Amino acid sequence: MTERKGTAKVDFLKKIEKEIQQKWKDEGAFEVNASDAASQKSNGKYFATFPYPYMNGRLHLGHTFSLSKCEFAVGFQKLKGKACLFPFGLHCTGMPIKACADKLKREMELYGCPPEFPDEEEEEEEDSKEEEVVIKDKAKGKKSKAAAKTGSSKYQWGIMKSLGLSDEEIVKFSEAEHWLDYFPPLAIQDLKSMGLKIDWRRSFVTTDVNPYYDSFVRWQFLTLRERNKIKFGKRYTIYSPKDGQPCMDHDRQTGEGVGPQEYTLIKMKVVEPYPVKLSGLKGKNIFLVAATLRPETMFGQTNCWVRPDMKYIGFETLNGDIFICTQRAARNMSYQGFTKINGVVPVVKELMGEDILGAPLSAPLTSYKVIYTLPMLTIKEDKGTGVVTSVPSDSPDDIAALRDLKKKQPFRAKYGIKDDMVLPFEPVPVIEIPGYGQLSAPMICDELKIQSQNDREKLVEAKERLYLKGFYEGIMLVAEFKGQKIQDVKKIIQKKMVDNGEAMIYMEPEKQVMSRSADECVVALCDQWYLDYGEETWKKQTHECLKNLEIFCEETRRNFEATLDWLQEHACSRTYGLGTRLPWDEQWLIESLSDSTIYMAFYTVAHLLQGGNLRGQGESPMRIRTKGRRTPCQNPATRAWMWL
Ligand code: A2H
Repeated sequence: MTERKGTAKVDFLKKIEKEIQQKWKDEGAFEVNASDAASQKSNGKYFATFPYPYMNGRLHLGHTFSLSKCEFAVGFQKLKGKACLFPFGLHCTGMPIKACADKLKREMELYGCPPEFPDEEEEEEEDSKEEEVVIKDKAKGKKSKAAAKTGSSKYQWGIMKSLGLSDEEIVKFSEAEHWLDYFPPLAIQDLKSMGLKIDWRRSFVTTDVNPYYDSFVRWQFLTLRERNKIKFGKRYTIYSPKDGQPCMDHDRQTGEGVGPQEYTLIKMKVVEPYPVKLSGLKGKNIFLVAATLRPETMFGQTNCWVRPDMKYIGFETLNGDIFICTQRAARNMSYQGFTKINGVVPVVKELMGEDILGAPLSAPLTSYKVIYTLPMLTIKEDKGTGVVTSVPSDSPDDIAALRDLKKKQPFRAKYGIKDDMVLPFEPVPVIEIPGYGQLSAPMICDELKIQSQNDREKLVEAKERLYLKGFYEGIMLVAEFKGQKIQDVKKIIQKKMVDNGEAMIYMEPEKQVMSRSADECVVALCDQWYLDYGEETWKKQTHECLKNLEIFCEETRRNFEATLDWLQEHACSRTYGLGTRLPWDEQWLIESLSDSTIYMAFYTVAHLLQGGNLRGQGESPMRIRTKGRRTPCQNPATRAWMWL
């Protein structure tokens, strides 16, 4: 070992640091009051806030970096003689704390205390039990015991252990409230030792453990409701089946900013003779359901694509019809009112794509009376339904795959596809795109010399070139829509098919979203309270406010504007987690982004209410008490103060 260098200098500096920090504390150097003479005489005021950090762990270097901006600004402004206020709250609302506490509780129930965890094999089996749609029972794995893991453990117990906690201490964390006792003081201790210029009297924890903050948020929501900003209804939301509630950005492991993507689900009816694999379903209406973004092209369908080596299921829908698609898509549909019981997929058949190749179908709008189910090898498992309707006139992928089948007899033979299922089917002109004529997809594939469905890069380029031009300049060639622009008829054609029972609206996440509880999210049609951020007058007011805001760089302003344009309805009610209950419907909790929008105002009075007690349990210096939850103030004139 090398000799340790002398630490006298550092020790000396640290000693000074501690002494000065003590002096600041004794003198209340960073405690500012609006009424103080010093504040009155000051050279102006300055207020800094840092987004209150989440209390499911210790603070880390990332916090330090972000905090430094507030800290330096406050120090600088103080030197300029301003009365500076830098308060600091601690956020506990939402799912993560409760989810970790519940996970710990469950581990202790299953594996004892301290727990003895099973090996990997059994872990997988354990996971599968949590799936709400189980197609088949997995074979039972052999059980064996292994020691509790630590460090990168997937068990909550192991994670707590890696924080250096003893077994006795860990047990306490199975109650969510303990997290609120444990982490906030540590955060404060760390920030104090950094010497931040904070008025600690104004700190608080959120959720209903703090009656003052709870009351403040109830007042906020009652006011929003009074002003008609909160509505109730069924809305498409990214949703975690495991958590049993919407999964917003805050609650996600991956998929930040991902929203629902709408598809038109085209019902392609299987006609007799049924493939052998479906013969047991005789008498039922069976549909292959294809997800498309282009309902206006359905006049040109020539066939349907499935992937021979991919798994599909048949499941029973609300009216008894059978839909065939991937399990993943069926799971989404089951949360959108497609099935009898919400979230349950009644599987009646499991099959491979190759089992239904050659099946004859009747599809809406197309001029071909019967079209056939054919193989496409590039279908993705994680998009749409795994069933793709084929419109070779307008889709480069479709014409490339159709040409493959037409050109290569052995390819047809390999999958048992008869010539008359393929050869008679020619692309049908549906849309004219200036520069690309009436059969734009075949034309662009010729132009780019696309040889097969496997020419991935060229096909991407072909799609990009056609897509925007088609949308803005494409003109319909068929039926009553002749001469009209695509953008004008897309929705009308979709509605026409939906009204005729030939299509449905189907939603799924634009990209995969994983919740923090490690669940793949779906799009669900949920009853919920939502903040109507998309409402025009509210949006306009907010844009006006933004104009008057001093912002130091243009990019930030543009980001604000883009967000305002993008914000629509924001689900603000939850069933699981920590937080304040909706005052008029107490089965719901207010979610964590919604209770953290105006809390900076709370700092201005927090110390007068809480007297420096983080949880608002002490005596209020102004003897102000909160009202009980169930006694809403009826007088709107005093409503503004009802939370006091
Ligand atoms: B489109 P996005 Cl005319 N794997 O419908 C591969 N492709 C799939 C798929 C899957 N699992 N599920 C759907 N698709 C196709 C019509 C159409 C489409 C035309 C022109 C372009 C076009 C007829 N086929 O898509 O990645 C479906 O084909 C261009 C991309 O979610 C669906 O719309 O944007 C589209 O891809 C959805 O792809």
